[in-house]
Amino acid sequence: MKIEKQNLILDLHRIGALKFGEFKLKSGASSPFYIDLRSIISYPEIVKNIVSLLKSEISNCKFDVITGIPYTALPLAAQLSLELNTPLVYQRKEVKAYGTGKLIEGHFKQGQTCLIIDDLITTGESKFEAAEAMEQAGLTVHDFVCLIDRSYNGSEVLAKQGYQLISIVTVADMIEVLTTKGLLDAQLASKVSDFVNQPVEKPQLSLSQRLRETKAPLTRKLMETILRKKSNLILSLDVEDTKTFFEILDATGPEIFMVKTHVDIIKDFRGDFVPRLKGLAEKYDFLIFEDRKFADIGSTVRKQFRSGVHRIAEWAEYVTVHMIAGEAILDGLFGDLEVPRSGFLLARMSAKGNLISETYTRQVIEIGKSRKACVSGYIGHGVNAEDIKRLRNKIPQDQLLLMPGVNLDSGGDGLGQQYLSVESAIEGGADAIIVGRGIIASENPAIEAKRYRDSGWKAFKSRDEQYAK
Ligand code: 5BU
Repeated sequence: MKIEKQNLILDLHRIGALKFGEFKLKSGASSPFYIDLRSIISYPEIVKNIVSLLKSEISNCKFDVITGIPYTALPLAAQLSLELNTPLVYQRKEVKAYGTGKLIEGHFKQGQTCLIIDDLITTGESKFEAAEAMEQAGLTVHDFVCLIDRSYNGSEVLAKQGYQLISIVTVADMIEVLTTKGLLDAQLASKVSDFVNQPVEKPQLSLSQRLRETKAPLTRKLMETILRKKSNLILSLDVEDTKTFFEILDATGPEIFMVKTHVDIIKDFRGDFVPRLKGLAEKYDFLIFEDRKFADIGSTVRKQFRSGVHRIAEWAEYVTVHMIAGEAILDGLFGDLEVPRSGFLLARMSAKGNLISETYTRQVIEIGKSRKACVSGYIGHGVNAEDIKRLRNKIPQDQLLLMPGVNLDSGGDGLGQQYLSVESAIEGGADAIIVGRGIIASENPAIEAKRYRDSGWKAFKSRDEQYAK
């Protein structure tokens, strides 16, 4: 190891940026070490060493501008920019409500390449958020440089999405230098090494194992119905008249564990719609899910949910909710209700060009995690199984991931819908597939529903068997 790297490790240890012992992480897990590089800016000699290390490590990278992820890496990127005479840009933490409202500050040309500097890599998630912001502004990202790699497989995770990770020092380097100098004892060193060599992904559990850990009654009900019915197929019954609606539902009822409605599409909705729907739900043992996508302030959604022509709260146990208006929407919808109801939050959408960002997705899941009593899970999508896995890893095991935009035969609908295969959806970690036109636009919905149910269940069973091991 280069002497400059050894010095960096010793310096970081000296100023208390690397600590060993027992620390509680944001996730609740406990860690035998803690790294906090925020104070390095107060040590110009250390910064100089870092900048010279960064300079030599990136000698093979090609880029037109540099950025650092705020806050810690931004001053480092600024120093490097001066050193290399390369322009600096940076991402605002919040978009200004006045002025230009720009997300990226600095001048650059569309299509230019941006090198991203960060202090640490743990899971890689914040790197994706940074890359996405740069890419949305028209920059291209190939390379990330991190001062310390404390991840299990960060470079692999980034490589799967086409990014290269260069790290200056790893946890193994730190252990080597500090134990050699007598600054870390062997027992603690092996604890630290075991800790980083554990996959960040929580051990995946089968659905029956997850059911045991799930407390929220309506989430349990979903899991129990899937297991009892041996189906993870949700039929999206987007038809416009009641006759067709009930004909298809009667024919496909045996194959599905839940029906998803857009009740406002139905032209001839009358008082007998709800009793008929509930009757079939009971006959075939499926649940009812209204895809209303509530998105307004709490007081308005409360009325939309409980009142109006459709009185959704009376018959739909599950509904979809956008979080754009903030967490209070959940109180508006589910507070003071006489009957238990639960929501699925929109974490990602399948529509091409939709405006949901990685940051938004993370924030939605953070809210949903803290409201498990009324949030059974999320609606998500992804470009492939790997991408869905990244999403699934953010979702707790006692909540579900439902996936629309699934089709066995088509890639899209010409109106922006982007379809995934059943296998990719399930392999990535979707717990249920939502299928509409793949079934309802076919000549024989009953046969198609069986085909989707069988392929969904086969993929689900083989994933569950793997997880249960
Ligand atoms: P399709 O006919 O299988 O394309 O229908 C998909 C259904 O799922 C349809 O009711 C959409 O409103 C719904 N949907 C979706 O397709 N993509 C999304 O991201 C979300 C919902 Br959220």
